[in-house]
Amino acid sequence: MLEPLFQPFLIDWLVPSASTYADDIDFLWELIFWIVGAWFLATEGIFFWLIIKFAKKRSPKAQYITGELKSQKQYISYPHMAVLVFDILILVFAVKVWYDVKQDLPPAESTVRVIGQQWAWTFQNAGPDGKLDSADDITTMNELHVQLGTVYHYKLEALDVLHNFSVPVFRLKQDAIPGRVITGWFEPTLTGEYDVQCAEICGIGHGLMGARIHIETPEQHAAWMASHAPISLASATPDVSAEE
Ligand SMILES: [Cu+2]
Repeated sequence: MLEPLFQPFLIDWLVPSASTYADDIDFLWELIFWIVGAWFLATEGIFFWLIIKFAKKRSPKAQYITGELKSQKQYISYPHMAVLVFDILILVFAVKVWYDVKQDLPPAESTVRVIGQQWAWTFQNAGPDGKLDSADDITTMNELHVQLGTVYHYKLEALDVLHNFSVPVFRLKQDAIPGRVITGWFEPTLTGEYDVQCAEICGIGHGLMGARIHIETPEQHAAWMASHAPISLASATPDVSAEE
């Protein structure tokens, strides 16, 4: 297992990280930020140093250099090699994080079906038994309720066109494709109410496809499930007058 080189902190200032893999994703972004940032400062520094050093008043006559001599080419080939080394470093960490987030699914403790359509999200929560498509499922629109510290598998579907299930606090983005059921996972690590977005232009109402995710403690989540239990389960003898 690869340990990250440092603890990421920049993105947390803007969007809290609320899943077990959010820090791994942030680490990749910040690794690229620091590497590219250092090269940016170095190249800009050299650029302005050359402009000043070879200003017209100091070097009135320009020299024509073809750049074919080895002594001249080294100014390109050595930085080129260094860039390749950094590319490989980023790739090694990226493959590791990709594998953990997208390919190596931990066993599910609960499952939620996520359905994108023009222009809303439907969430089918497995209910107290943790199993989808059973009598205690709870279906909600634009409102996803999950429990802290629980490994969820999501089954992502699209009814009409391409959508993208995006939960910024999880650093999760996954395309939803009509005709396919895409399984992924997340484990919430922070309670609170956060944004869910559609991150794939899906028509004129794309911008209206915002939803909310509620990450709850086990007590809060149990209370929510109890208050949203299907009528047939809430009462053995359903009383029609009790409905609103
Ligand atoms: Cu959409």
